[in-house]
Amino acid sequence: MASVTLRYFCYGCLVTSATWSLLLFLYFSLGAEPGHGRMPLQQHRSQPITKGLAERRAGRWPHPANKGAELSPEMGMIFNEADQELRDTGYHRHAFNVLISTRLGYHRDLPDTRDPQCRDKVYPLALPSASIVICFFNEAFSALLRTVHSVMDRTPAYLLHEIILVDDHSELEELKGDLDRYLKEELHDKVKVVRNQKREGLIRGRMIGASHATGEVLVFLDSHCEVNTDWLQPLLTPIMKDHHTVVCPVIDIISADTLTYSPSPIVRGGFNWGLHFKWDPVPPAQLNGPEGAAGPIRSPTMAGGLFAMNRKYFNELGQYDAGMDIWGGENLEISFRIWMCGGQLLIVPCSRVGHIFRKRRPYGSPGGQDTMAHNSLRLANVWMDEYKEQYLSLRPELRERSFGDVSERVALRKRLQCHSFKWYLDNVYPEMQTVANGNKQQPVFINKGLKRPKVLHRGRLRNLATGRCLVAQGRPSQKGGVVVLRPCDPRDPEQEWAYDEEGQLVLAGLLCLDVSEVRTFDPPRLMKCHGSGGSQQWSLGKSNRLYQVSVGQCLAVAQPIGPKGYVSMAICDASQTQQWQLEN
Ligand code: UD2
Ligand code: MN
Repeated sequence: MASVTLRYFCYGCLVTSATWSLLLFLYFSLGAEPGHGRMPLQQHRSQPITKGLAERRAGRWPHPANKGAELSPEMGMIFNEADQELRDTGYHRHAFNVLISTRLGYHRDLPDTRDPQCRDKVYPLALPSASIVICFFNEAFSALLRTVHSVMDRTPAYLLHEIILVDDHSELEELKGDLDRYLKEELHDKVKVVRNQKREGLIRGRMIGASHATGEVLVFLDSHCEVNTDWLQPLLTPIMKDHHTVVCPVIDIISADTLTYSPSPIVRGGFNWGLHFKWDPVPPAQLNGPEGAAGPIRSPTMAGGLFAMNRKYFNELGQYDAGMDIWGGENLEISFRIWMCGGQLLIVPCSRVGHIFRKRRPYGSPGGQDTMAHNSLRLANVWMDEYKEQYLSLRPELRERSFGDVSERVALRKRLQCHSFKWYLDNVYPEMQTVANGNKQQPVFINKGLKRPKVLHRGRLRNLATGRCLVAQGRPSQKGGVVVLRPCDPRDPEQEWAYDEEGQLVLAGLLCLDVSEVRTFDPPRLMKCHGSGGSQQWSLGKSNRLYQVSVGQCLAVAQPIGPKGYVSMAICDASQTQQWQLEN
């Protein structure tokens, strides 16, 4: 697990195929109950409301594969210009595959990724009610609606007090009129929208959402999540027992390229002195409790987006720092505050919520500032005592940077009589201090393969139209090099491809065949294998086509076929120019 990694908390996160297959195996062999716990379908299954909407959003799908929990790899296949446009603008605006998201629609079954022990757990009936708060800025309509419907489909009605959507001054038209119409005509009164008059950012956005909430417990979600089977009861139970307990679900991974839902390993939250969140392995002692892998885990920090907290306690504890802007840092701030001021933060493995992990943030801040640095400076100055030096010594350029007035937050800390940051480190996150000068503990990268994937086939890749083989134009070790067709030579090791269970095509044991997610008209190139699917995931089916799952196209000989042997991505068809044989 330690070999797996993830940069900014989960950019490009994947789980190893081994874990995935094991969980899928468990899922299918033990029998999942996807519809369990749903509210009456009539009330909540919704059709797009107008024909125009239906055509734009649903296309000719749902795909027949959208039954059961597993997606067909061809879910993102491009058939025409409209598909191409939806996919490309989707990546540009949202940094995930909006074509697939649209085709999935607003409801889908998910694999039950919980530890089998979780299925037998019994939760108290009289749990506190929940207000779900979801802030969004320019979210993809389908992802937002799938978030909302997943909550409605998988939450017992008596626990769902309301869903509050906070529109953070989005610019996209569909998030205004269409969303209002959809809410009015298709959704229950329990779903409300609050619209910010200007862009506030997710931190003040959540405070605004919380101020409208009237349920006993606040549950925050990002606007591109899908909650899984019986997700809410395990979050509410520990809060009911002790209202100073704040809880997070395990954040499962929804691939930004394929929208596949896969389980995350059980990890806990940490951070480094650059004040970046990271995932850490759970200390084995914590997994040895009576409930084993299904028991709650104490977590030094939270990832930020998905957690539940008693509403009164949220207010008592000082909500968030309203001087923080747009994105970043608030997750560490609230984590430190919870622990230092008498609460505790737990991750509850029996609650699973999927989140689309993107490789980049598709939006900036209105003034173009680095809000993460601004927010981190504020939290370091309020909460970290002498340890703020650790941060500043890594970011000396921030020493002179102003971060606004923090006097109210300092007063809050005093009023709540919070412990020192040293107390927090000693008692909650001793791992941070095990090595002088910082935490050398290897982070866990939840979205990357944990082991080397198994090779399924090896050989030369022969194109049937030309009889030629796919090779590197230059050296096969050259990163960024393109591939071309040359006469096949069975003795040449530089013509050997390995096709593995992750769908990677590795040339000469060196580099992976990769496509650009944003410039789909670029030819594929050889890149370092990243082990997180998407741009390096190919499916080689019975049709002999090499289908690229995130681009939705097939590898073809470039037209017109010329002596240089160029290849390109093209809309899939049955012609020989798109047929490949992996032969020894
Ligand atoms: C992670 C958290 C996110 C937040 C962030 C640090 C998870 C799964 N996600 O980043 O919740 O804690 O770290 O700040 O733990 N949004 C607005 N207004 C804005 C910008 C964003 O409403 O100005 C919304 C956005 O539409 C989304 C949510 O805030 O629903 C979080 O933004 P993100 O998904 O870009 O953040 P993420 O998941 O990269
Ligand atoms: Mn997010």
